[in-house]
Order: sequence, then structure tokens, then C-alpha cells
Amino acid sequence: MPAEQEAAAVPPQAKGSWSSFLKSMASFNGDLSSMTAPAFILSTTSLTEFSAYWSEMPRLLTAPAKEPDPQKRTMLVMKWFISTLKQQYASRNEKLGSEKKPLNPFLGELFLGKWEDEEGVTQLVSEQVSHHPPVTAYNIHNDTHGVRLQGYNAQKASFRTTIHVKQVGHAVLHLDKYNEDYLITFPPLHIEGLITGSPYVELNTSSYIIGSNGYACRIDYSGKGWVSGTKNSLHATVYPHGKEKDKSSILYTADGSWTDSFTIKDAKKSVVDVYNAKKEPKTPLQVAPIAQQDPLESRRAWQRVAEAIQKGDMNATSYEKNIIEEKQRELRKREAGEKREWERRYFTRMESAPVLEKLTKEVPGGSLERDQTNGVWVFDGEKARVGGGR
Ligand code: HC3
Repeated sequence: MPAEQEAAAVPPQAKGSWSSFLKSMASFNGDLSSMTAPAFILSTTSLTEFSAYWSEMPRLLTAPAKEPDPQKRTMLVMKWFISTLKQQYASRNEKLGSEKKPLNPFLGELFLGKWEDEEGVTQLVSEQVSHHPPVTAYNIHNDTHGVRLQGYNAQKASFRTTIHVKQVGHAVLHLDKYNEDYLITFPPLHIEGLITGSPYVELNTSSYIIGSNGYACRIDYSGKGWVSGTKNSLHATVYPHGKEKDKSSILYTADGSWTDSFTIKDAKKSVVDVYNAKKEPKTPLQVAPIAQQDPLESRRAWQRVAEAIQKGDMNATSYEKNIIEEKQRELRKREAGEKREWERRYFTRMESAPVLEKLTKEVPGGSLERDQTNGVWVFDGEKARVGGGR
């Protein structure tokens, strides 16, 4: 890389701290939450908010519930899943000019909201259920159409010329009407553009959707540096369980870009749908005003930190972050003394999860990896009813 191209997007006053950050990456221990990054790359948004990316277009989430044919339903689940990728992985880059380092949620942190549109009300609950390792759990439900998405995720990172992130955990989409579950695995990703100071996410290898109806979907990702050479490319197939490698069993395909448009074709190669990510309208998420939020709600809890980041005031940022961390240390000490664990407000750790275990077996090399997520986390409707409030 020519010297003049290096750190092109880094503000002049941050060049030194960015190059120190890049050097520190050589001894990166894989814990993304412990990574100290320069002020200009810090985001004011906590990872608990990322759960909302799953349902910014509620009509795509509810579409499978309206489809009587199981093969088409699986195709619609695939379409919804691919439609979420742009927001999940490219929205910060588009909005803020680069990927930023999100705030590390504290144990018990909440992010609550809802979408209201022609699909009815779609509710979101996101909770940080573990701090070591960091795990975020979420539940999104739309009672009008009997659709529920619940899941939890953690990240395992490593450094090999750039940051590589393996996502641990899964999501399950449940359709009441058909009593169907779809296990969703998450794509591995890596960070591009680190050297120039304008990081962005690229997805790689593949992820799966495994339906309890006997159909599955594999999505393959490639980027600029890959064979096709086109940024954010994908190729997906829908097939009956066990027929992943049998080309003659393919029921649907999807090809294109997850940030631009992709085309869905049936087994006869006829186009059934063209999805344009740039044109699809989103429903805005409604979040309570900060003053009305619970003290554990993300935007309220991080308000002062976010203000300090926005001002670019690193001293105030560290000071305000330290107040939150100190309080957390006190709470953990008290819990240890009383030999009890922090009570999660909406989720419960499950000892056995038969549906998940069964569907996970259909994922090549699949395993629940509970040791990496501090357990298997399930939304607890009773807890939510009794203590959840909003
Ligand atoms: C790796 C990541 C944090 C995790 C983010 C996840 C995997 C969280 C779950 C969402 O459903 C999907 C998602 C999208 C983006 C992932 C983030 C991208 C960058 C961030 C790192 C912790 C920041 C790396 C620091 C930086 C920007 C300097 O390179």
C-alpha cells in the first residue's frame, strides 16, 4: 500500500492513534469487547440495538406465514433473511461512512421497541444475557400473523491480515399457523478497509436456513477479493434436507447482491421475484423517549457516553464509561457474595433444546456450541408477562 494511500480516511489528528491501533492488532486476543479503538471510530450505538435489523421490513418477515406451499414458504424465509443483510452488515458504512466500533453492552442491558404498520404490531425485545462472553438475545413477534423470531449471538474473532469474525449462536423463526421452525445460522465476516481507516464488513463462506418442514437453504457469500470479484455477492439454493449437493434437487435459487438486488428463480429457471434492496421501504422502529425508558435500556444507560463520543471528548467518554463499568463490577461482587446470578429479565438459559438440536444436525458441521454462548438462551414468555413491563 503506498504511504499516501494509508489511513486516507483517518482525521489528521488521529493518524498516530490509528497506526498504534493497527499495530496493537498484531497481539489481538480475539475479544472484540476488549479492543480499544481511537475516538473517531467509536459508535454511539450499543450492540443490543443490532437485533432490530431483523425486522425493519415487517411485511417480509410475515410473508412466509401467508404462503400455504411449504417449498415457497422456505423460499420466502430465504428472501426475508437475505433482505436483512444490508441493514445488518452495511448500514453503518452507508450512514456513517465506515463501520464503527459499537458500544459493548453490559449484562442486563435492554433494547425495546416496536414497528407499527399494515402488518400490525411487531414487538422487539433485545437483552444482553451474558457479559463474558458477550451474548445478545432477542425476541421479535408479530401476533397478527403468528410469527416469532428468537435468537442469540456472540462473536469469536481472530486477526490474520485483518479482523475475522465467526458468529456463534443462531436464530429460530417460528410460524404458528404451520407449527414450523426455521433454524438460521449466521455468516462469518471479515473487516476490509482497515488500513485506510474506513473499515467495512464483507461476508464470507456460507450460512444456512434449516426448516422443520424438510426443506433447507444454503447461502454462499463472496466479495471483491473473491472469484466473482463483485462486492457483496451471494448465491443461494433451496433444497430438500440431505440434497444440498444434488443439483437436480434444487427448488429455488437466489443470485445477486445483498446490498443491491438479487433474483429468485424456480427449478425451471423462471424468475419468480427480483428484490431491490435500494427500493424496499422500511418501517421506522418506535423506541420510547429516553426519559420514559427503564434505567437498563440502552439509549438511557449510555446517554452520557454517547454525548461524550459525539463531542469527540475522549476524557469524558472514558470517565462516563468507567461509571457504568464500576457499577457493573459492584453488582457482580454483590452477586458473588450472595451466591446468585444476575436475573435475566426476558430470557432463560435452557438445559435442553430438542428442536434446536434436531435442526442443528442438518447444518454441515453444526453444533450448538453452548460453551461459547454461556448456554442456550430462550425467550421466557412468563418472565416477560410478569416482570417485563412494556
Ligand atoms: C464485528 C462487529 C461487532 C458484531 C456485529 C454483528 C456480528 C452483531 C450481530 C448482528 O446481527 C450482525 C453484526 C453486524 C456487524 C458486526 C460488527 C462489525 C464490526 C464490529 C467490530 C466489533 C468492530 C471492529 C472495530 C473496527 C470498526 C475498528 O474495525
